[in-house]
Amino acid sequence: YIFKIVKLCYENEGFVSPTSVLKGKGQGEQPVILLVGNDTTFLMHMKEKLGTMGWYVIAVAQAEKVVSFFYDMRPHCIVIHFSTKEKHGFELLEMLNEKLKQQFISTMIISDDNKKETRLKSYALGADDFLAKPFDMDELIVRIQRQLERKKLIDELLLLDELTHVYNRKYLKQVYEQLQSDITRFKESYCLAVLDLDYFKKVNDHYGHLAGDTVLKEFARFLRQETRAGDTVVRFGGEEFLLLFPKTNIDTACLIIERIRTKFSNVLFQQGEKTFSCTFSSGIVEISEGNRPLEYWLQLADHALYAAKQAGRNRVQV
Ligand code: GH3
Ligand code: MG
Ligand code: MG
Ligand code: MG
Repeated sequence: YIFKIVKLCYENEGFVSPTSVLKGKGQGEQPVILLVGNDTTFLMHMKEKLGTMGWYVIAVAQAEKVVSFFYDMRPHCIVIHFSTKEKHGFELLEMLNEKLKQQFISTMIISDDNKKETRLKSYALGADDFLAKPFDMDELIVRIQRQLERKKLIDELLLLDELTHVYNRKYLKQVYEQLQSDITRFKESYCLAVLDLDYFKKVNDHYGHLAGDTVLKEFARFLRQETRAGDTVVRFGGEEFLLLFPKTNIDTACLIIERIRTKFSNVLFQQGEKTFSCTFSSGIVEISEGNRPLEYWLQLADHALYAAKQAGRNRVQV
């Protein structure tokens, strides 16, 4: 690959790493657009124009960096520009196709030529839209807007929990299916943690269900904030959440959850004059083999959670 990384994540004066970008900008409501291409001048031009839409735009000119940016930034839309003399655009589409389909991330191809075979190949490889140069920047924006609306709708309909806006169990099932082959092929271990709020019934009873809902929303937000972009946060149901840590062993997972547990127990919620805090218990399991169904690991994690509850709550159990 001949691509070089352009000055991408510069914000104001300072460099912002992908992770810190996610912790601040680009997370939550703001759509994240990933621009990929080998013409850095053109990329920067697009980045500037798209940036005026209030989107968080990342431009990557180094082909081998695209995948990690993709995982770290969780883009809502990917715009790939390449000249058809080079194969990179098609290769990239092919490489990402499965992941993109799974997460309903739209891809838009910007091509130097408008040949029928280029258009058809782009669509065949999973592109959602195609624009040939020269094109009107306003048209690009409108088309991206349309893709973003579509993704938002699909996310809301299918994979996100309505109350907390973290993923739902349906999403977890999908992710796990993809993961299983990774675990077998690359012998990587993943960790799964179940987090269950302690005595949550009492929160509802004392402060009302609206306050309970607020705690759930805040807890979900807190979990997103305290985990890395590649980690998955799922509301499994009620006051129970799941965290999935890729490429993480059980010792590291324990440290992470323990840190989150301590920090969360110090968060204060306010309801009128009254303030209260909330804790959770957690059961953690290391997913060490890919040939077991998700339910198997969930059950193990649940056993650990039960032990944590039995031992007095507000603790982590392996
Ligand atoms: P434990 O420490 O054993 O987990 O006790 P708990 O009270 O948290 O557990 P229990 O399973 O008895 O109660 C869970 C409560 O969570 C009951 C239910 O009303 C509440 N809950 C579930 N979903 C929601 C929700 O969406 N909003 C609100 N406000 N409460 C919810
Ligand atoms: Mg319970
Ligand atoms: Mg509970
Ligand atoms: Mg529960």
